[in-house]
Amino acid sequence: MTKKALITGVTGQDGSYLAELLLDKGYEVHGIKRRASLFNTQRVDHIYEDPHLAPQRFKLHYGDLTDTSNLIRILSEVMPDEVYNLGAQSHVAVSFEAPEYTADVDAIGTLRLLEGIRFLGLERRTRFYQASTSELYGLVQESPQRETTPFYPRSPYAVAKLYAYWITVNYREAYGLYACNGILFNHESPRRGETFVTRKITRGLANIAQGLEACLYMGNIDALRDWGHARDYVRMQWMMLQQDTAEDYVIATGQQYSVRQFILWTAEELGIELAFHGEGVDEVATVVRVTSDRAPAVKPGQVVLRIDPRYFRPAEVETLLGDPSKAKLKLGWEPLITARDMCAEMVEADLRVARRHALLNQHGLSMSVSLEN
Ligand code: NDP
Ligand code: GDR
Repeated sequence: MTKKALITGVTGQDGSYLAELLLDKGYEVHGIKRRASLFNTQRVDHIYEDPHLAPQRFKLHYGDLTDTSNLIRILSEVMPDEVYNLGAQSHVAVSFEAPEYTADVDAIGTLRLLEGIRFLGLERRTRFYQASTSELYGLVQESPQRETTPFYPRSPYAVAKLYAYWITVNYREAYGLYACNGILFNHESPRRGETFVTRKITRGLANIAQGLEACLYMGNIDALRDWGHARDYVRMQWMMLQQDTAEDYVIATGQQYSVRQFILWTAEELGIELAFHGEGVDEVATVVRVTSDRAPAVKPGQVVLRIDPRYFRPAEVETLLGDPSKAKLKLGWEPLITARDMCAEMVEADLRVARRHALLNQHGLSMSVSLEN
């Protein structure tokens, strides 16, 4: 029998990699996408199948985690073997601007799905994955962070995800649902949203290298993160649902770097040697020398990065470092891609796009490059 999976957040970074993985494994994959005024399926367009040409193994349904009746209808139509709840307002800084919406989607949205599964009597059939997060550790109480480390959330996003974490545990204990939390540390890729810090850096510096932008404005560049590759992490999301018993797992690399280090790696990939000067909000990064033809628009002495307090958060998570021992020991999971290699892959992808824009500009066919990030 073909297994059926339902993915919320299928149009996002993880959703797109997970859909590819499940299709490779022979699943029928159903995804929930939101109605938007512009196309929002770029990350999954390459796996879309035209229903007019062949039976589809990848199907999209309009829906929203704030809409209970819609979720119940989709669950009852699909009758999934596995539900992956990846949908979320996933931006920590934005959650301070839109806390109530974030709670509705990230916390109550999770409850709506779990309750839908129970309401339809699917507790014995449907396995449930919840996209939990290292942001739960927030103001860290122990380092590295493992499954037993106490939580201390530091943003409306993290507090909403705390509810989602516990309601998932609760449905497992109360109703015997096979439900797991993957406590995932930051993971990135060329498909990462443009306003998360790694992508903002690779895209921003690639644009500067090609003369499309002048300067990158950043927040707290001394924040420390444990960065992995999304492709490695979605493999673990699937593995968690294939075990005899449902458990929660930390997924991380066990290596930690600063945002500043990620900036230097990106510059290195572009053949730009950078030096930081000044302190606090007055700190800047200037170009020392350019060592490749990948950055034709950049000149020695040019200031390419400044600090803008607009990007500071009302409460910051300064440091995160995960201990993935349980995942390694019990499931044999190991991340395959290092943060440094991932950075190179992201720069390559962003540079390709930037070069295309620069070429079009040279021929008077300019396209807008959004600078708002
Ligand atoms: P993205 O922001 O790339 O994707 C989020 C997805 O959720 C998008 O498909 C988005 O749709 C969808 N979505 C947003 N709001 C709603 C809503 N109201 N109803 C239905 N769908 C909605 O996130 P990632 O792929 O990076 O992350 C996946 C999940 O994992 C998220 O829950 C995130 O919080 C969590 N997580 C992520 C980590 C990371 O480092 N990437 C680490 C730990 C946890 P649209 O495309 O229309 O915006
Ligand atoms: P995070 O990721 O908040 O950890 O949440 P993000 O990439 O947004 O920030 C990481 C760190 O970088 C600092 N920072 C900046 N961040 C952004 N976005 N923009 C900037 O200009 C900037 N300058 C410095 C931040 O302050 C922070 O310390 C991500 C999301 O994917 C969540 O959904 C997920 O749960 C967690 O990772 C694990």
